[in-house]
Amino acid sequence: MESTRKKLIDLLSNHEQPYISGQQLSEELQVSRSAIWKHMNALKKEGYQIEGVTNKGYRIVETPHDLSETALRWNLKTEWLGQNLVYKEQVTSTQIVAHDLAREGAEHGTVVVAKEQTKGRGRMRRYWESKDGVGLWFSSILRPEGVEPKRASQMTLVAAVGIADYLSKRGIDIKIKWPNDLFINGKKLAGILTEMQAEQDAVEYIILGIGINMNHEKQDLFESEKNKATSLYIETDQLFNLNIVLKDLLNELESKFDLFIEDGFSTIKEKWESYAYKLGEWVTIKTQSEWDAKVFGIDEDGALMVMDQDNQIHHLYSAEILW
Ligand code: BTX
Repeated sequence: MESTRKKLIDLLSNHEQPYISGQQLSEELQVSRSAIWKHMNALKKEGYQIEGVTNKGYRIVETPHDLSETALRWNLKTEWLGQNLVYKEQVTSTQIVAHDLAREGAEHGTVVVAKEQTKGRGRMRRYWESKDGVGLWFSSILRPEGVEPKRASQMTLVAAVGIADYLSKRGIDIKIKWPNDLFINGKKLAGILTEMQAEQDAVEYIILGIGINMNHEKQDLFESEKNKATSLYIETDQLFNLNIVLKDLLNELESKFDLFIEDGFSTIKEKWESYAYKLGEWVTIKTQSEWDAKVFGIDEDGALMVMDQDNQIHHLYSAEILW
């Protein structure tokens, strides 16, 4: 990003000094008044609202709702997650870009975010619909020290709790459907895809992909998903500023990852269960046969625990569940 523009945003949004004069801007940035104008117009085009008051100067009143690289970088308060931010307008999949970067040695905490994915992917080669400009589609490169490969799948659950905490703090009734879907009112809002590169018994890196439907109207959803998927806009009737949500979410995820690395899985497990979809309810499990069981919780490995009709507890690492 152009550093003059970043400095301009910083100066315009300085809360100790709400307005800043054109003269002062040009002195601080050491560029002409007309250069300042050009930068300001470029910011307006990106969706910044800049207020100018005679005798006082200028200030930013609103940052853009649509994803924008400058708005994403400005005031990102994390320590390590997303400080190395790779922003793309359009990609096949942020997972693919992140894998390439990780192979080239990209640092722990690198985040790849795209406005649109043309081949967004879900688990088991399923697709993930990632329309331009209405959702958050991003992948984080994680190089957690001391996490063995078998604990890597817990990262999916950690991320799910991070997203759920973020949304529930904002009054949204969110549920986590094991292992990796976030649901509102019985419909899918978000999904998480965790992919790992490991050598023998050490994790080399994890690519943790998150897709959240944000500002979709009903017609923005795929025909096949219309009755099964939802967005925050559909559920709350509010349009969200994607830059603000992503930055806040990165904060929340960072603190959950730190908690997991420092304290292990138990605190996260408890939180996960507090959001569990259909906890205590009967579902049908499809293994070689179909059988009914009650959802009981998750174990220390992140496996789903269910209780069958004979009160036997089963730990499911992978299974098709008819919820
Ligand atoms: P999943 O396999 O649990 O879900 C995929 C299934 O969800 C699809 O088969 C389809 O039925 C349904 N689906 C597809 N798109 C959507 C959508 N936008 N909203 C709701 N339901 C949908 C979940 O996989 C993991 C998704 C991870 C997506 C992120 S986005 C950033 C990163 N890049 C990338 O390519 N994938 C991840």
